Amino acid sequence: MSVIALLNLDVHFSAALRLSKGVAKGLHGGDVTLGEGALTSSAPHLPASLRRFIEVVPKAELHVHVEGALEPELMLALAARNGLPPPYPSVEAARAAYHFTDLQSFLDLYYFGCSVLRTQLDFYDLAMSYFRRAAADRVVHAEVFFDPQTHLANGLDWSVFMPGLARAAEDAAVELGLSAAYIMCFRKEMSAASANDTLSGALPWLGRGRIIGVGLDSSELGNPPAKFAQVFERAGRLGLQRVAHAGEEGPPEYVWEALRVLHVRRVDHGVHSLEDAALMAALNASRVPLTVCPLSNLKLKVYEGQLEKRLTQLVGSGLVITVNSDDAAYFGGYAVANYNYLAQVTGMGVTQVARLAANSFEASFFVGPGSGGEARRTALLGQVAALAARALEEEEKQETAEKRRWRR
Ligand code: ES4
Ligand code: ZN
Repeated sequence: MSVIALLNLDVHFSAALRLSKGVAKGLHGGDVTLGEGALTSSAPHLPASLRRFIEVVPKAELHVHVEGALEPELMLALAARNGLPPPYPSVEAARAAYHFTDLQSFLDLYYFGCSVLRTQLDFYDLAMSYFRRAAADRVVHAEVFFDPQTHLANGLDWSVFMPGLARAAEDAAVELGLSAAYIMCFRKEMSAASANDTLSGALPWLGRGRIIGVGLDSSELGNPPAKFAQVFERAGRLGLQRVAHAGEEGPPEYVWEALRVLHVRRVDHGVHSLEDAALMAALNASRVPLTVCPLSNLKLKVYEGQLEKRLTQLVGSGLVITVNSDDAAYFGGYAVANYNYLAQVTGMGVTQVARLAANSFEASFFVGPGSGGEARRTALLGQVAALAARALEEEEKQETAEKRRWRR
């Protein structure tokens, strides 16, 4: 069967997943169980050919908060540049503080870190450092979240953060071949009126700021999506794409609400959908993607003790699952590290990784200036299929060579 046929057949996909999991067990001796700290970006538990494929296959990043890409080195440098007291005594002290018990314990440090962002250049440097790091992981398209309310609350105006972010997206295309756009998130613990005011503030920037959509992020429990029904309806009328974080810590009901009340085109995280068979069936039928963030789920202790089983279920579910890095500077890795971790805990092989990379382009919006549109989507899907075919051929050659050696 051709790789393209494999990529299009989810029945085959699930069967192949089970198969390759068996192989992974045989190869590496037992289930791979990774706790926090056992992670390395070099992923020593993965076959070298799979590691190489993960590194070179083109990917889209659809769930990354630009503020969450603020590495401690840059955080301290920006504090110094802006004459602010350093938020941590050292880079090491910052990293040592990044131990979270749940979403809120992370958000507290994430918003604290944002306080060093003061100027247009700060936002440019932040976004550019993310794009450079992403491009090194062969991310070729990114639809990036940012939190306007956080920066407005810090006393900054749209004319500070938006030009910096927009210029970085333009430069990423030229310097790195990475197409990028922004999705502004409303903070769920803030009021619907504040979200509506924020959308009004964005109006002058919709045409020139590379903003393609709206999302919902921050504290989930107690803040169901329906709270934002009106502002999402308005965003829809403005022609903006709609997405929302739902089912990260919250129940499947919040995912239902995001679909039925907010009419989202993608669900961010959505891992708790697994607890509702009817919801899984609805997501499967509608092809609404879940942007899953494996290292985020690990570090924020979502599904603690069951995460590996849950991620394996998601990858084998037939849903449009994508792999994303969420807040890479806080959770220990960018795109490749997230694919590596997922491959280690699920035992998936080249065909499954190719399916996830293809999903990332299928789930991308590819709208707005510089996106490349449908032509870019088609071209990138073609590249994934061609690379997967070559990687599978290589694997087959190696297996044949190995068998010959055994026969001698
Ligand atoms: C976030 Cl991991 C996560 N969840 C919800 N909101 C967020 N904002 C930044 N990271
Ligand atoms: Zn997120």
